[in-house]
Amino acid sequence: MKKRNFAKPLSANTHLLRWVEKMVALCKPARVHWVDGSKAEYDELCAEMVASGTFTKLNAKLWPGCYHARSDAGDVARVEDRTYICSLSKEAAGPTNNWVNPYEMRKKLRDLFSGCMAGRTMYVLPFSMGPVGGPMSQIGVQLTDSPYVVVNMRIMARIGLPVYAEIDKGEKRVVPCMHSVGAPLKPGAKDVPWPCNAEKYIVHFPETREIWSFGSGYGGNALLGKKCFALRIASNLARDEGWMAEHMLILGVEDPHGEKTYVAAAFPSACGKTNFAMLIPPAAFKRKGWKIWTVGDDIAWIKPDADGRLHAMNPEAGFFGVAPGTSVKTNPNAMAALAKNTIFTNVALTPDGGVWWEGMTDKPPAECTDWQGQHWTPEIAKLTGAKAAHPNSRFTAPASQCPSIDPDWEKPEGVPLSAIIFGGRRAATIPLIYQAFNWSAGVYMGATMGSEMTAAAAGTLGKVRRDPFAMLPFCGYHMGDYFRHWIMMQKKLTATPRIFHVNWFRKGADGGFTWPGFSENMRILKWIVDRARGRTLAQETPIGWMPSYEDIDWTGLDFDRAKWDGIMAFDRAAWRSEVIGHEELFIDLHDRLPKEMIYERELLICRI
Ligand code: TSX
Ligand code: MN
Repeated sequence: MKKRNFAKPLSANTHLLRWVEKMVALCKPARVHWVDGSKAEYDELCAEMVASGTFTKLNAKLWPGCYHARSDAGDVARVEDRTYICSLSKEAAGPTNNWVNPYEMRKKLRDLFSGCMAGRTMYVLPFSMGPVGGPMSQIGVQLTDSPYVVVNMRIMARIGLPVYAEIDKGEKRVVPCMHSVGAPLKPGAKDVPWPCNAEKYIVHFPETREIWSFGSGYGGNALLGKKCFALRIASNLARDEGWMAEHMLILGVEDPHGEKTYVAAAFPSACGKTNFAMLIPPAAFKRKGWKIWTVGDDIAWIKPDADGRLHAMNPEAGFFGVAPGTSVKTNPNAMAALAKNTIFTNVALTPDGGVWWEGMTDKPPAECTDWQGQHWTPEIAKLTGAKAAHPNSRFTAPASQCPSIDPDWEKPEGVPLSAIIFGGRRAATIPLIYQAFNWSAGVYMGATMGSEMTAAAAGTLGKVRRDPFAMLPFCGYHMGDYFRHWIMMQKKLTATPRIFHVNWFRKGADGGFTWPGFSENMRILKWIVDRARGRTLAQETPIGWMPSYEDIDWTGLDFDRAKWDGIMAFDRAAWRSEVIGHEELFIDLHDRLPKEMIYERELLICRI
């Protein structure tokens, strides 16, 4: 087989060629590799990483086409305190983002990137967020010295030759994304399996639509199409162009008439967003003809069509999902999606050449190699508390492999959106389900949503963390302006999606979860769809519209009225402190808070 000359540019776009030249001069890589995106190239890069010790090829009988990587122990998650929005004014970034003067930051980045790729390959990685050439799609080019990033990006985005062709048309603006693990190799020096730098910078320039990421090879720090582009930069594009870049899953609910209703949902972390996106209806619902179709599990780009109806598109092509807790019980669709052609990072390796993580099976393997390469047994874990897989360990799996993937998931114009769901993990106060009275009450609902800490490490246990629209770490500008953009979107629409709030995690007097969750969430989803289509009534309450016990289809589930009353209870006293919590968030945002948020709060106070 003839070996391709990777150094040969695959684009004729002079802007791109000149930028690559300039960045080569800055980063001084040993060679340049223009990524074509082919399977052959992917296989070659994976083989090289197996040879260098970055990758372990899994047992091909058990896990065909799968690889395992272990990151550096100091590079295991997004680094929010090292993430910057470098807009011209600090005001524009708002109080929820880290800000540094862009001139100062550029100086800093010039120092950091100077010679940072010495001894390494610079990959030129063109990618499209959304189907190539689609009307809602956006293009980026990531220059990276990490082959791990290249192979992950091949799963998470559309990359390679078709994207160069799109760039060469010269019709769309390209977002330049600079990425280095920040570990130059001295001549003859031996590389480590996971090169990275203790000093990390994840930097966004919203005005010039640029991303610069230094020091990390992990997840959202390094796969720049995802959080950096599709949320932080895209939220700026969306605000300027009249659409929405949201941290939402998208799913389609097919009813017994074969009609599909699409909903998007925003949940803070650790609420089971991927599980909900891939929900399997309970047997009784399946028999009646209900089915859930997955469009996306993390990001939604939402835009009004010519008729003023919102359409939602998943800009990604894969799932970068948290492994622990994922099992055939909690998410069979995810397990099927990750069964082949998947990259696992920071999970445990089993002696038979497979992978394992906490929650994957009821019974742990007798022994395995943990995410740090140490011998692990259930007995050791009992003594030391050591986890086999890192709590933030991940699978990178092609979306096309998900059994519930929607036939329309790659529709360039997206799918019509009928409902938006907000959610949180709340032990008290927040009912299982309620519907906002209207769009602005719904925006208030999204603005004030929050979740409770499940791990003491993240802060005080049980304290509500406000996470507006689940966008706190992902909004690329002032959160108050973002609320205003949501309010303003209504004016572009002939029909607004109905807005709902769910809480699968309310606890009863016994201290346990009252709601069985998982598949049973279908019963709530059915009510949401019925409401969005005007097929069912609801009760007016001080906080919104609620179903009564009779409005829910209970076929096949023993869930009595007393339990229902418990998880649906509106607790006046609890809501008094709830609105005080809202005010605390609003104080932080006061200088740019839309007046609608103040009015909605006042109305809520009047009602409660
Ligand atoms: O993902 C979850 N969902 C959404 C599913 C579509 N989880 C997992 C936690 C988040 C990562 C849930 N956990 C859900 C839920 O609806 N509900 C709960 C809480 C819960 C946990 C266990 C049980 C019931 C509720 N019951 C038993 O274990 C038997
Ligand atoms: Mn996410």
